[in-house]
Amino acid sequence: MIEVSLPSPHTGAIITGVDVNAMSEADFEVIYRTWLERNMICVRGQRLTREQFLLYSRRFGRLKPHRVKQTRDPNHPEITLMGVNKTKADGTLNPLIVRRGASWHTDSPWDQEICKATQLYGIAIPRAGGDTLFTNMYKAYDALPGRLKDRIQGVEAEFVYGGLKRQGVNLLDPEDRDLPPAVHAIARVHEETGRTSLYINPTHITRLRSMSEAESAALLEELFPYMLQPSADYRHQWQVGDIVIWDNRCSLHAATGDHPPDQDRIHWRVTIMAPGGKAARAAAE
Ligand SMILES: O=C(O)CCC(=O)C(=O)O
Ligand SMILES: [Fe+2]
Repeated sequence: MIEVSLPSPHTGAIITGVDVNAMSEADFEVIYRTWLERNMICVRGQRLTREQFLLYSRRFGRLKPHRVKQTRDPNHPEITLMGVNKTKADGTLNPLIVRRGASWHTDSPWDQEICKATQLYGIAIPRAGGDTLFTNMYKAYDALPGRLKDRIQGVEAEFVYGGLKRQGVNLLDPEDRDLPPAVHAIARVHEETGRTSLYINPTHITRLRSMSEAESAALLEELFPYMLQPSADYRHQWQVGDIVIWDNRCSLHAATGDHPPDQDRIHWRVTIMAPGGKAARAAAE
């Protein structure tokens, strides 16, 4: 029987007693509802082929191949292979692979079409370290003083891959390195829950619009501490067979990046978009 346990007060849920390859609609309802309520869930103990992982992932929305082409699975472009090919041609470890995702961020805010969710399936998990941290951006918004809530109403931000530091930009093919920024409102009403969250992250944001560079930097400095206190709302310790999905519209995540780099840490990863998003409508026209 499906069971849900809550490892922290606001964020994250662990789901057991279900096989995602053969579950009832009612069980999927529990999974989907828990995910919307808790921002992140882990379904434990699964055994999936790549096709089964894709099939299950499509229940949440439309899959979009990641902008980083180098790490796509050649036979399934919607799957990104995380932690694979970590050794460079000269025999040294590639930190862009080993420490990918190791700073607080949402996924793909540099895409004008907001990314609904990311799902990871644990294939190889190191014996020590390598956790993933999550923080809840509804909670961050709720914690803002009224003065800051008023100040950010209607404010939009620009996001680029890698942010001002161009972090990890070498993972991109050259033609994808200098695309224009995406623009998103930073006080964001969630399409499905109707709740407002703070949609900013220190990794990808370059500036707030409609104000000077100095005003933008000062306001961001004021906002960042609300997102990251008291550090993480939930810390996920991986097991092989975990399927973890998080809601990118209302949470931040970070890999801890602290596992011994000679130990494998491998996940299959998909980017999930809202089913009827802009790109789907354009393609249908
Ligand atoms: O490997 C992790 O723990 C997180 C990686 C990440 O940020 C992502 O897949 O978007
Ligand atoms: Fe990420």
